[in-house]
Amino acid sequence: MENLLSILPVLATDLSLVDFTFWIGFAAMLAATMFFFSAMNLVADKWKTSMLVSALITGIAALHYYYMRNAAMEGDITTAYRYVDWILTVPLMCVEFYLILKPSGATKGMLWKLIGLSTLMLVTGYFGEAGVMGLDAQLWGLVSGLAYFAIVHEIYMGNAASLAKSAGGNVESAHKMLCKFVLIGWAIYPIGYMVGTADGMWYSFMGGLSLEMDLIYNVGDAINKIGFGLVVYNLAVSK
Ligand SMILES: *C/C=C(C)/C=C/C=C(C)/C=C/C1=C(C)CCCC1(C)C
Repeated sequence: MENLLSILPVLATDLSLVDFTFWIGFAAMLAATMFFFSAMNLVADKWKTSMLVSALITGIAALHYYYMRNAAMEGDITTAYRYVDWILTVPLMCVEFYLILKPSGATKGMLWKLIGLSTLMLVTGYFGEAGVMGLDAQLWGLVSGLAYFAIVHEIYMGNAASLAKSAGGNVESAHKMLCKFVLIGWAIYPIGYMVGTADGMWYSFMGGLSLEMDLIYNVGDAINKIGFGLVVYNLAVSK
């Protein structure tokens, strides 16, 4: 029985729940990457690039999860890996919006606007977590949050929304689904941030709940990165 348990790292006492989510996050991202890559052969030509981008998003995440898992198990900080991952994958998620709306007239301008806002959101978030310039995490978090709202505004009410409307059909419903991921799925991250950079104020705001930041980020990544890819896959195989 002892031996049996020791091959199940989850049950071994030195592997925390957070370590476990890094481990399973790595496996899930890797599996999703293989799935999205192989789906490239199943879909019509016009969707191949979108599927490739889906595979790149989970592939880049898999690589970073591999390193983050090791770092977490050594008791090291994962912040830098985390943000390098996001600074590559979040702009690729903007590319997904652009690619599905391109046939109905999406411009590079729209793409760069989304990429610019997400870069601002992530750089300021990193500054907050790294304690840059002695400014409060709350202040950096606020700037980051404003950039996040500007992204939500653009996809729900801006140019992207009207293009999706004019495309209609499956493209419009895929766009709406991606929007929901951004509005609800991405909202997981500021919660993780508040928990991670918590002082007394945020702890009481969270009702004294002390969840770990990495755990929340890992759940967010699995939902959003794999979810985005599945929405695109669904669109690509639909008639
Ligand atoms: C695959 C990774 C994704 C989709 C990461 C998304 C990250 C965010 C939406 C982060 C947002 C943040 C705020 C809105 C405020 C606090 C700082 C951040 C960077 C955690």
